[in-house]
Amino acid sequence: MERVLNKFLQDVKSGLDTDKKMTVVLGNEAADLDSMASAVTYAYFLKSKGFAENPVPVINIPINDFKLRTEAVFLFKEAGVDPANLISVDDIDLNALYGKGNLELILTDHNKIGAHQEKFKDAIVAILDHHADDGDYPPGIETDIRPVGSACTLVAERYLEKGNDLLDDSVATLLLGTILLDTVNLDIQAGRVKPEDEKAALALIEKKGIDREGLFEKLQFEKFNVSSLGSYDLLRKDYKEWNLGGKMCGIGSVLMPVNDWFKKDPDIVASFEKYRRERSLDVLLAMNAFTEPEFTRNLVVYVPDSGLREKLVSFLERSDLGLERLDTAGIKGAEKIDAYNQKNLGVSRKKLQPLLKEFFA
Ligand SMILES: [Mn+2]
Repeated sequence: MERVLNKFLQDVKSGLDTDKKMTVVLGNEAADLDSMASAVTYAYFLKSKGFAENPVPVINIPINDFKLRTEAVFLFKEAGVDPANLISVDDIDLNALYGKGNLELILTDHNKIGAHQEKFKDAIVAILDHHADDGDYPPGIETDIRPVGSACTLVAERYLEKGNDLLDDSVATLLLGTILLDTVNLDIQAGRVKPEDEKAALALIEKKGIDREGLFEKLQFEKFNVSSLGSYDLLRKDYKEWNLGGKMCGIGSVLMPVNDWFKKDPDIVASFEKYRRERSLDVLLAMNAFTEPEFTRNLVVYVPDSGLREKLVSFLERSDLGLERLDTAGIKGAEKIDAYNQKNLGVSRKKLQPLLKEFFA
């Protein structure tokens, strides 16, 4: 079935031209589902209602990273949008647009422009956001910054007020799915939902007859479903790095048991090495966590320098992490990698980082 939203994106993508004035609708640099869905649906609203001539929704990450947001992959597919039609920062030359005086920016899901895009700050013409107001944007621009649960609620309000005719299954699915995920299915206990979110979500459900529970459950499942990702993508999906006393140290958070991971990918060391090189790291760790049958943590330590590895491993083994060595037999290059069950469940990445800092000091 041809969806109008899909067609809109296709037309925008094929019409990108830095010699034309473009209104870039930009989500934040974390590019979570809310950022992507609000940018896409708001740009479509602006175009259809004639509020902007050339609105361009831009996903604020390289398109290669889109697949890491598994809940977004699911929801855009559910909404009938082909990911190939999405426009990312790779597809549009913001520098050229800005240089030619052809860039207008509308921010969604953030109100302080990202550090890498700071130079475009004076091109901001409007903001639609639900984060705390930083006030760090040109004076006098049009803003709607309210502490609701989801930026998509602010977009949905506009459709419900002025664009009911545009609310087809694609648009409604993107908006509703995002609001539900951001507010934990409108759950008061979770502390994220505001009356505006509930009002917008219930109106969408009533109009489109969408199965709320089904949609929420699928989204929640897909958010943590990493089965489509290879080792390299698993490492970078939720990743942080630090310079600790001159050594670069990175930790990926991976939501699956190490034993399953090793079984799935006996060539896992190659992926650790590829990512380590790409990030110029001395140390690359994976902290694995999973909840079935019970909450468990595993730790993988990858350090190609054998002298450094020996020292780090013995430091970690003597620490209060409660490490029990796991079998790495069958893994290619097993001598370069150490894997553990971490019995101290209280040590998250946030707490491991200062421990590593102490080691490198
Ligand atoms: Mn948001």
